[in-house]
Amino acid sequence: MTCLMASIAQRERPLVMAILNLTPDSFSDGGDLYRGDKIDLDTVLYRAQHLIDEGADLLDIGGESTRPGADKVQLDTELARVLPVLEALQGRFDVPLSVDTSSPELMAEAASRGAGMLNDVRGLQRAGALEAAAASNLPVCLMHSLGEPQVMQDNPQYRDVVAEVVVFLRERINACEQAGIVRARLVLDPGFGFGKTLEQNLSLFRALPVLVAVGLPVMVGVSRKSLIGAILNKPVERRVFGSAALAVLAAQAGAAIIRVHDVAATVDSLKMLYAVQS
Ligand code: 8Y4
Repeated sequence: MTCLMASIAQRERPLVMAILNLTPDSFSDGGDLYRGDKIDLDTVLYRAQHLIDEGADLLDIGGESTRPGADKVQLDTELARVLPVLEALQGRFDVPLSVDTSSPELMAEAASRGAGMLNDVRGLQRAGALEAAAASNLPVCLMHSLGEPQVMQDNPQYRDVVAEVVVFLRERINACEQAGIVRARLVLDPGFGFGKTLEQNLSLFRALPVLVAVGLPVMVGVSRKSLIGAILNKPVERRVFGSAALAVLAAQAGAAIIRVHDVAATVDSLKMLYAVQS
């Protein structure tokens, strides 16, 4: 969708992407949209309206839990979680709807139902994903991950984490261009927490300007993640302030999109940053 890429280009502050987690995984940020074992669409609509009222610029809808150690989700389960929600939200709200998926089947279905962006934590590496994303004509976020969620936190090792993430993303940009996805449709994401130790996450965060210098918009997703928990020694529900602090730092480093759970806290923090900067 050119309009999303245009609002990224014209931004005076990063866009705030609100997470709408459709997995029943109740440990962190999922499960609360369910009534029993079914997603409750009225609850989803209410939550979406609330996130937008708080200032969300786009919503990220996902049906696969990519938490470390999470079980694999079958395609039919993922489709059944995401598509009814996309249909319910589409047309009711004027913010772009990003779909968090690595499945080419869901990419195609989502594109035909009005999705505004594809967000793939596997950087379009699954068979058929490049082709599906190309055919969708949608903006795509390419994220770095070291291995599958089931095993990614089992002793991740890099010679130089920043260099390796940049090389990976450049390689995926090339693969996209070969597949007919122009650079103007791409967003890059270093994938905080996806196969990275605390030290590796901090090195990557410090190096955000290096990633920004690649020349494509950069997305940052650190909201409530374990790097914050490790520094603050706090459980997920008490990581709001730490998340807001990192959102400000990411914005200062030139991030274009910040993916968050806590929209109000993020928007206020970013407004303060921009008041000081302008
Ligand atoms: C508490 C709550 C602790 C959630 C951890 C988590 C990213 C992403 C995810 C990201 C992009 C998550 C889908 C992991 N993270 N997409 N998705 N960038 N582009 N964990 O960093 O939020 S899911």
